[in-house]
Amino acid sequence: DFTDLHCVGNTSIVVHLFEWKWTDIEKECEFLAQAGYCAVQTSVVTENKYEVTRPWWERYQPVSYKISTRSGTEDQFASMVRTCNNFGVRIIHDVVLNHMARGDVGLGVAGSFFNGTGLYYPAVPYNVSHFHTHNDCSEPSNQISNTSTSDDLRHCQLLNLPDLDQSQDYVRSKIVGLLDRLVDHGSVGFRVDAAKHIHPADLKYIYDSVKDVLPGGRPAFINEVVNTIPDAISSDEYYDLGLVTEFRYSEMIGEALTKVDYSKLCGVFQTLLREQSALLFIDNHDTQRGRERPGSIVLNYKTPSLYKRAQAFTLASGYGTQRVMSSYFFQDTEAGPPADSNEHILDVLPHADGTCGNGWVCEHRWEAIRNIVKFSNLVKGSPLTNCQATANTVSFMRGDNTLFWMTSDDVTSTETILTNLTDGAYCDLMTDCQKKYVVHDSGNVTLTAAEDGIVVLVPDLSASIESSSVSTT
Ligand code: LAG
Ligand code: CA
Repeated sequence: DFTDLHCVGNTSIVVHLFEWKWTDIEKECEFLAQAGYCAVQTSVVTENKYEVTRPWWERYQPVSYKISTRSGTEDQFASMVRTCNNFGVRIIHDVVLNHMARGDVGLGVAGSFFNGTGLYYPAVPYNVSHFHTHNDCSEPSNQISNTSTSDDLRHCQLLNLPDLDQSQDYVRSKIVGLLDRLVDHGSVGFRVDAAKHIHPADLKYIYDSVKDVLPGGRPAFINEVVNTIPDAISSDEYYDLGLVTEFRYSEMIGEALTKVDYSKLCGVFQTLLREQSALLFIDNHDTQRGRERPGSIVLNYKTPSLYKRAQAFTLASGYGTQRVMSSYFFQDTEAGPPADSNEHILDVLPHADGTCGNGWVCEHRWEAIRNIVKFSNLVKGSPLTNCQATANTVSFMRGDNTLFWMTSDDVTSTETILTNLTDGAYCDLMTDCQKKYVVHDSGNVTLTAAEDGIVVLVPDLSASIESSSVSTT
């Protein structure tokens, strides 16, 4: 089982702290523990090619397996993982196992020499014999295309990047060595970049070979398999390999909320990857920059009112495993993280009001999102039932005595719905239970949208002893 994130307590949600420094993640873990996040997904940990303009994507071009990047040194890395584990927050890493850096002779950000044209990476070391050649790929261009066969999707080059041959024992041992080293530091899992472009059988061999993680048990793997454009590969080929990214969900939720077509929302889960495998997210570092299917609608922090609703619906539903994106502000889709004139990444500087300074967005700190994280943990394991929707409202229950309700209205609007809630006193978790509601006449309740259009009813503990337990059946 490669799906277990080894979450502590009732937590389950992953937050992607994209391009954060290790020192900032280390500082953030106390907050993350209090807020109830399970784990952090970090940016790529291995040394990458240096690009003069310092785009974020330079980190997807590995030069060596040294743990040394713009995010920090190996010592800072080790300290981060240790501290976060001590707070009960798990660390998983983005790892690039499909390819190495492209380009002529150059240096990586930790000073390692490489020759991308000659397929020579002496710091690993890899040489030309460890890569797929044009003989392994039937595309005339040696590049992956929309119509590639499944073998070509795995043997040809992705974006001109030198493609490693993971069927070789030597390549496997280098990759396992890297993952074992990260596990030794205390990491519990990995987001495997471009997993779709690596044979599942090769990944199986690699994953099976990685050592057990410190909390005990197997590491978690998030397999990145883009599934929005049908092609020769199906996501279920990765079901035995851990969690699998569900990119279609991002588009469906983006579309339903943007077009105010809430009537689709109750049926959405039946169309997704199976629950024990699905990794759900509103956006990721690619899609928030419009780098996925052309014409798709993916939400990001730039439309906060829609974004909060999308996040709320997703986290409240509890379907599969959920990951929250935490970004930096950008205009230019190539631009790397906020940095000073020496190209050092700026500190995150969290503020008390749920925002952050120095160009960081910190979606995971927004009050609405934090409240929904609390709700998610409170009802973890409780089934989603009684989903009802109109064109612009949706509601469902989690377990017997909690209710999620959402409206597209930004102005105060009310709706009376019939629920399966026991009559009695409830309060809205989105307002820290300041706002009270009464369920009466066998399950009727009149809901009034708060600022973000979201109401989360839980039993009002201050009102009655009988309703004081939240059922988790
Ligand atoms: C991924 N998942 O499978 C990452 O989520 C995605 O961000 C990565 O692309 C991709 N796979 C390869 O790891 C990113 C950028 C690309 C960039 C690439 C390598 O989206 O734009 O390619 O990282 O740095 C860049 C240029 C390409 C060029 C390539 C090689 O944009 O035009 O062919 O570098 O020089
Ligand atoms: Ca490949």
